[in-house]
Amino acid sequence: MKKTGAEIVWECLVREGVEHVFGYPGGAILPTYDAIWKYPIHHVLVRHEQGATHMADGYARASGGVGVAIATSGPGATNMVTGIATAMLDSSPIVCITGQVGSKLIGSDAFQEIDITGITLPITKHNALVTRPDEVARALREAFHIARSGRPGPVLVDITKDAQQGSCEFDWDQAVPQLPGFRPPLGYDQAEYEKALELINRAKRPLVLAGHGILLSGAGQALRRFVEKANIPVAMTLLGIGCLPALHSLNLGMMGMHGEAWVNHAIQEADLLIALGMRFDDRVTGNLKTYARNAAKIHVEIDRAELNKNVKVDVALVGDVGNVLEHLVTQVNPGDHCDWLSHIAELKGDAAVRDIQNLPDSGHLYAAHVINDLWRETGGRALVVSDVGQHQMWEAQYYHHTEPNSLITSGGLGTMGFALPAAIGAKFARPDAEVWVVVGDGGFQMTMAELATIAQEGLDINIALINNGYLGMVRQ
Ligand SMILES: Cc1cc2nc3c(=O)[nH]c(=O)nc-3n(C[C@H](O)[C@H](O)[C@H](O)COP(=O)(O)OP(=O)(O)OC[C@H]3O[C@@H](n4cnc5c(N)ncnc54)[C@H](O)[C@@H]3O)c2cc1C
Ligand SMILES: Cc1ncc(C[n+]2csc(CCOP(=O)(O)OP(=O)(O)O)c2C)c(N)n1
Ligand SMILES: [Mg+2]
Repeated sequence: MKKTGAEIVWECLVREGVEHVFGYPGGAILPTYDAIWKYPIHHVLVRHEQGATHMADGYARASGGVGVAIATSGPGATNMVTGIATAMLDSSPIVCITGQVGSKLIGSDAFQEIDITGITLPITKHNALVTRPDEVARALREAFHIARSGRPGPVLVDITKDAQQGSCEFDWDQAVPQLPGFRPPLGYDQAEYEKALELINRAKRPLVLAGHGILLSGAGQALRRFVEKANIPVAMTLLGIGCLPALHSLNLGMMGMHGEAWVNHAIQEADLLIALGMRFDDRVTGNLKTYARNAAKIHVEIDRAELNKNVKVDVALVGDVGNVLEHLVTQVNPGDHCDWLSHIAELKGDAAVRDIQNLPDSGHLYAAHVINDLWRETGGRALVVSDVGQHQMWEAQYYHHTEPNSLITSGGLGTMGFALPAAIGAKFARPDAEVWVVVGDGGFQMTMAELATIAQEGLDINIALINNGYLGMVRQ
C-alpha cells in the first residue's frame, strides 16, 4: 500500500503501541504534522521542546514503555538536547523524531539546518538520519527496538522534509530491524554464577546495593524473595528507590553522598557487596581508593561496559538482573546474619532520634516536615516526580516509597527543570495515579511554562513547591 513518509511515521507509531506524543511543530516537520489527524494518536502541544523530551522520559519511566517526543529541525531539535542527555544518563527509553531540511540542502547551512545526529551522537544510544520515504519504517522500528532492549536509552530519528513528503510502498513486515552489530548480552557465565553463589553463601556481612536496573527489569518481587530468604540488608541508590518497600525491615535506605551516614558505614564494613542493576556512580562511591576495601564484590549488570568501569569486582554477571535473581532465589542457602544486622542497628544508633523530624515545633516550616507530611497525607501511594536540589534529597529521605516506579527523578544528569514536564508524561502514562511534583523555586522557574500545557490538557497534577528563596543545594 502506497503511503507518504509522513503517514508511515504515524503508522509505525500506532503499530508500536504509541498513544501520546509530546511535541512542537515547525517547518521541517510540518508534513508529518499534516498527516497526524488520520491516526489515533493524541498530540500534546508542549511549550518548549525540552519539556517534550522530559515528558517522553516521564512517560517511559512511569509506564515501563517507550516515550515519544517530536520537534522541528534547528532550534526545535537543539532544544531537545538536555532532555535526551537526561534520558541517556538514567537509561530511559525515549524515541525523539525531528524534522530535517530537504536532503538536497543538507550541508548548505540552509534555514534551520543543524546536524542534530552529529550533536546527539554522544548522548543517544543510537541515532539515524533518514533521507528517503522507504527508509522511514525501518528506522523507526529499529529506534523502538534499540530504545527498549538491553540497557534502555534514547534514540533520535531525523527525517528530511522530502522523506516525509515522498511516497513509497509501506510494508511493516519488510521493515523488520536489521541490526547485525547490535547484540544485547546473551547471558552470564555459569562458572561466574557458581562463584557468586558461593560468595553469598559464605559471607558473614553481606549487603545488597540495589539500583535502577531492578526497576527497569521489573525484578522488585524477585529481589524481595532473595533478600528475605538469605536475610541480607539492602541499600538503594537514588534511582533504585522503591525496589523494596522503604519500611521493609531489611531496607536500610539510600546509600551515598546524601544517604544516611550509618548506611555508608555499613557498606564500608561489609565483607560482600552484591551490586544489582546499579553503576557505582560517584555520588554512591565517593573516593574509589577507599570505597569498601574489605568487601568482595559481585556485580550483576546488563551493560558489559559498566563492569569493572569504576569499581573492580570479583564476580561479574552480565545479563538481566531479574533473571539472575530468579536463579539465586532457588539456589541460595537460607541465611541468618543476625550479628551483622544487629551491628547495623548499632551503627544506626540514635540517628532516628536525632532526625530533623523530631525537632520541636518552633513555628518554622521545615522542608523535611513538609515532605514527611506529604508522605503521610498520600498514604505513601503517590507517584512523586522530584526536581534537582536539596528538596530532591529530602524527598528521597522523607517520602517512604512503597511501590516500584513511584519516584521519578533526574539522577545522572541532575537536570533542574525536569520535574514539572516529566510529571505531565507520567500522568499520561498512569492517569489514575495521584501525581505530585516536588520542586524547588529555582528548578520550577526553568520549565514553568509547561503549566500552560497542564492547563490546556486539563491534567490533575499536584505541585509541592519547596520555596526556600534560594538555589539551596548550591548555597549548601
Ligand atoms: C543532587 C544529586 C545528588 C545525588 N546524590 C545521590 C546519593 O547520595 N546517592 C545515590 O545513590 N545517588 C545520588 N544521586 C544520583 C546519582 O547521580 C546516580 O544517578 C544514581 O546513583 C544512579 O543510580 P543507579 O546506578 O541505580 O541507576 P542508573 O544510573 O540508571 O544505572 C542503572 C544500571 O542498571 C543497568 N541495568 C539496566 N537494566 C538492567 C537489567 N534489566 N538488568 C541488569 N542491569 C540493568 C544499567 O546498564 C545501568 O548500569 C544524586 C543525584 C543528584 C542530582
Ligand atoms: C539545569 C541546571 N543548572 C544548574 C544546576 C546546578 N544546580 C544543582 S542544584 C541547584 C539549585 C537548585 O535550587 P532550587 O531549585 O531552588 O532547589 P533547592 O536546592 O533550593 O531545593 C543548582 C543551581 C543543575 N543541576 N541543573
Ligand atoms: Mg530553592
